[in-house]
Amino acid sequence: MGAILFICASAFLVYNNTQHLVASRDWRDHSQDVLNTLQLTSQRLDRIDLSSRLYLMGKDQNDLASAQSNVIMLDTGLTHLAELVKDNEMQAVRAGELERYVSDLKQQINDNNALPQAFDPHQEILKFRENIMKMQETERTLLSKRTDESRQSTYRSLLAGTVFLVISLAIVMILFAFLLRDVRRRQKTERQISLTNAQLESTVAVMKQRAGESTLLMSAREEMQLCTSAEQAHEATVRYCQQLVPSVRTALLMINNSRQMVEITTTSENDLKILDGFPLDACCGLRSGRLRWRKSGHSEVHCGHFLGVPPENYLCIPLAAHGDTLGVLYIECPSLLATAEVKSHLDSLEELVEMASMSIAGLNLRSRLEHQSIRDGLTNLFNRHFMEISLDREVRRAARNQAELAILMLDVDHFKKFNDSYGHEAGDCILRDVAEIFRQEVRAEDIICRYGGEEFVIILPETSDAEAVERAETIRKCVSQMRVRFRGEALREVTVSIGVAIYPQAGSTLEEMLRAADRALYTAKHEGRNRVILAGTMVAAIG
Ligand code: GH3
Ligand code: MG
Ligand code: MG
Repeated sequence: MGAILFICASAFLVYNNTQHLVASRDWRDHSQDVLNTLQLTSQRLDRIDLSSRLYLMGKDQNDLASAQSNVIMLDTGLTHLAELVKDNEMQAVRAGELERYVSDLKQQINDNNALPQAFDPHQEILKFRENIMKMQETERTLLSKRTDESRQSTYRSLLAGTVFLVISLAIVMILFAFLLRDVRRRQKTERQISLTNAQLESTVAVMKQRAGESTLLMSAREEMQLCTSAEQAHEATVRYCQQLVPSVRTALLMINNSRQMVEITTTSENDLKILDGFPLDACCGLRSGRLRWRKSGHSEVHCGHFLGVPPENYLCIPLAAHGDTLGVLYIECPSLLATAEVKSHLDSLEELVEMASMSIAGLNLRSRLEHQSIRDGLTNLFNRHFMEISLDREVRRAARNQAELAILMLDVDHFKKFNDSYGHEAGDCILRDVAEIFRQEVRAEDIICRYGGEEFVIILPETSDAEAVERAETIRKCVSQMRVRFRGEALREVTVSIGVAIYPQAGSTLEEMLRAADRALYTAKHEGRNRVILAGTMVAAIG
């Protein structure tokens, strides 16, 4: 605004100066004009003087006419002069006098067609000359003064123009500097805005990723809660790990029951080059008990659980719950992009592993408790309590379906003698081997239980008496052919006696069935052992 005001004021000043300059030049020209007119007047006077003298000497009418015409032109010239000098009072008075002289002169020359004898042109013209010289002198003074003024005006104008130009240039430069500064500031602001926008976009992207991850983790938590076995939880862990970071290859490696080895439980790909069974200290992650990256250039030491050449970049996250290490989640990064993705999802991966650890530990504990409550610790067969529940259920089902149901009651013959001869531990070993033969010789749907001591019950649903006796015979034979070795020593032949009871012939309730089978077993013992007896009949002898 100040700059605009300055430019306006300067422009006004320059305009004023120019006006002055023009005016002073006009005045100078005006003086010049006056001087020229005076010069002309003087020349005309000379001509009048000359013509008059010639006429007076020779009376030539042409000379008179020349004098007369010059007087007329002189009159006209003086009128013009009076017009020119009317701005100057003194000069106007002198011009007026000249006009009066010319009027007298005109009268003397024009009134007669001859000049009076007394007419002295020199005298007449002298009056003019004096006045003209005064006027010329005055006008020359004026001309010199006006020339000075004009020169000064020119200088002033030039100076004002130069100053105006310099100041204007300075202002333009200052304005340009301001403009440049503004442009730079705007560019900086724009850069900052675009940077802020980029940061905002990346924050939004991170938040979106977090939201996606938390949804995924939520569904992982729900699914882990639905798992009924550790195997399901293993699969869910690998599946959700792959969903979190699809570009990686994953394996869940769990410490086995002996706690001596780590075994592969689930993998995302079949061609992972990982040893199925390796000692705990082969994995750096398990050894340190912490998440461990193997990255070329950063952490060079490789784990020892690979088949062949280990990959370049991988991650081992140990699974631990309630102070117990369960295994390790192995994540292989086949590319740098996959490594970057794993890094950006590391928190969620750790959360997933923590969740999986808790879930697997819970499921392991549940399975152990369940096992302990329904299994016999020595033989791993179902216990008597479970047998009673199962038999009751099977009897009801058989009644409902009008189907047959067989139970075998088995007792190891002269077992006490084994204990007495080889020791209690050898007796335990025999019981475990006998149980294994039972497992091998029955169907998956059959239920094998340790009834107590060296007595066992096998429930065979939907089995006829002939089939049951045949199955019992097979078992008996297999047991008698079994060779038990204990601490390098071959033990005596083991035999079993088996009582068979069939629903509904032998009884219609659990107690009746067991009683019938027990009676048949008692009969088998009584008859000489190592035999099968069907409740109510003797069906087999020593094999
Ligand atoms: P029988 O042919 O008449 O059945 O004779 P037996 O010796 O097998 O029968 P008895 O009932 O006299 O002896 C059973 C023995 O089984 C007694 C007990 O010490 C032994 N026993 C019971 N439970 C276990 C066990 O868990 N381990 C071992 N080693 N022995 C057991
Ligand atoms: Mg017994
Ligand atoms: Mg016995």
